[in-house]
Amino acid sequence: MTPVELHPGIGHPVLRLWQADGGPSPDRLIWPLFVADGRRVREPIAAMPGQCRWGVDRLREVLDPAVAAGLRAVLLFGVIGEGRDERGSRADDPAAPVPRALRLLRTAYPDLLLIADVCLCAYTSHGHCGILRPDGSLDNEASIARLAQIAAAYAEAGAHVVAPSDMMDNRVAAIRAALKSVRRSTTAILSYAAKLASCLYGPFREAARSAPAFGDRRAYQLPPPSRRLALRALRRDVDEGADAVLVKPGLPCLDLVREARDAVAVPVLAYQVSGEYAMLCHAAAAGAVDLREAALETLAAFHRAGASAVVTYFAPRLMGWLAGDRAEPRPARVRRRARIERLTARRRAP
Ligand code: PB1
Repeated sequence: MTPVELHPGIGHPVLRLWQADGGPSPDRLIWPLFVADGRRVREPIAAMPGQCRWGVDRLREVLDPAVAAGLRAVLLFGVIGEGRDERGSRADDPAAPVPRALRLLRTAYPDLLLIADVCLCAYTSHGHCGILRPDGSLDNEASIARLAQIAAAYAEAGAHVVAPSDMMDNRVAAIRAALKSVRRSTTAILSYAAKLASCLYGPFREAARSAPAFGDRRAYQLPPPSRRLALRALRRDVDEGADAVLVKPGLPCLDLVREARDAVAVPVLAYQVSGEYAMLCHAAAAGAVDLREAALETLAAFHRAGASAVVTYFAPRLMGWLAGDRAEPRPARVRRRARIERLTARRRAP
């Protein structure tokens, strides 16, 4: 049993807030950001309307208004142009996007919670989340040693939280030990503990250029029907020293959010993944739903299930919507339906 340390989980005001119950609030939103190689990069992501890959030198352009509106936390994902190899060497290259972004944002926004995703898939030539043996199978021990190195490098670059999304066995204990070895034991670990294999990660893989070159991730992401396996993973990661845990995908796993909430004594976060985000965006564009209402409704569902905070690509827009701003102009079809519903309700009123 790993010695239990509480300080990492309360080392930042946002982390302390996560320890308490709460509903939809700007304080409990985490915005995933794609940070890319290159200068003056702003690349819209076709599969994720409204989201972009950002160069480090343009992060202030996108974060100044969001932080001014109340954004409290970001989750950084690196996107590299070249330099992929078998070990994901560029992940912790000091000149790589995430270490550079951490150094910049730690100074630019002293109160913003900086969460760095820790994984290899965006940096390996094979696109898997770990290191492979020559026969193509996963080498778990080599993988967790490499992931621990990356997590320690991100902590040294300024991450308040490291978030291993790889799903290797016992990487949390390895990361906890690595953080101690570089005297960063107050860096928190947000483990993607209950992460199911899902068809809903496709837009992310396009954004991060992180699709596996062969096969899939079912050998290390949890099988969707595995409720009890997810609970075993949650309990194991907390025992190994996770300060908070993530459940993903989000809406398809509300049951797991609730079970996780009842099973472990650390904050449970929900991740509204890229496919969920894209579905709502495209449904709204087709006039099937009102985007603001759908985003607010799903956010409320995550909190009702027991999430202390929510990772969502809607974060910057939810800042305004939670403050009462109306969404972008609604498609005519949605406006027409709302008008009919109002007229019908009026006629039926006693
Ligand atoms: O928004 C998303 O779809 C999240 C995808 C997620 C990021 N943590 C992973 C899913 C995947 O590509 O298998 C990336 C894994 N490191």
